[in-house]
Amino acid sequence: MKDKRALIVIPTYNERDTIPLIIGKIYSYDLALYISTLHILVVDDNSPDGTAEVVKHMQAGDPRIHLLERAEKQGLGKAYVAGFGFALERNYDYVFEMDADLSHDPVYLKDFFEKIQDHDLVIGSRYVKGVNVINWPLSRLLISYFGNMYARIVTGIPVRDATSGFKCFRAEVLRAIDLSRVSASGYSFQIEMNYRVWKLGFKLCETSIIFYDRTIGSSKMSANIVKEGLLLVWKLKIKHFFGRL
Ligand SMILES: Nc1nc2c(ncn2[C@@H]2O[C@H](COP(=O)(O)OP(=O)(O)OP(=O)(O)O)[C@@H](O)[C@H]2O)c(=O)[nH]1
Ligand SMILES: [Mg+2]
Repeated sequence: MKDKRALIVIPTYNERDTIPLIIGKIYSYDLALYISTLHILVVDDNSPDGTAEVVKHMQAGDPRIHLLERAEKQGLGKAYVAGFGFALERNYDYVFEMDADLSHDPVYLKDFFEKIQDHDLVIGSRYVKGVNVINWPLSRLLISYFGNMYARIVTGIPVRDATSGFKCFRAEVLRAIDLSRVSASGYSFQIEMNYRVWKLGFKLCETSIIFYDRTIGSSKMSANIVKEGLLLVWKLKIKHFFGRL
């Protein structure tokens, strides 16, 4: 497994203060037991705060960092689909999703690598051992917790944290999905990807993580993102029923 190459895709919108911190944290772990190469791809949607400039600065002399610049803010889902395309073109073996805001602790990367050995998708889950969320307002936690319960009941997907954005795919899984059909853009992008992976018969599992609310920068969560999720699970179910997923 040592000859494997991994890419961590980090979408960013106004994360100039957090992006150097998360990259530094990722570098602080020795993962040579699992992979020969660990690269980072930042997918920035033309952040007005100059996130891309900060990344370009970090890129100087560091070939592990890649940057995909997009013209405008198009949501998390579109940014990830572009990042996955980058990963597949360059033949990485493992493709991670991770937020820039330090909510996802790279200390767990080794757990993902352990579990991806015999699974196709590993999801970092806040809800496998009770509720592992630090510093979220109760209202935010309730939306996430019950949103997940709703998604699980409607779709039947066997995952406790279907909206988590900390995950690791085997590249074969991303190749098997028609990424041009992935429609969701907010949190529900995560549900949609999990649903498609599960329906294709791949093996999913969860690994327990502690999730920390961001302390720097601002959240992009909105009422529209919640609404998109409420409708999406039904859309997915209906599309699947008619064989048009
Ligand atoms: N490229 C790109 N990145 C985005 C977009 N929206 C959010 N992101 C990034 O996606 C990651 C998750 O977004 P957050 O702002 O933390 O939103 P969230 O995690 O949904 O909300 P919180 O849980 O409140 O932090 C962060 O790294 C964001 O910068 C977008 O439209 N385009
Ligand atoms: Mg966040």
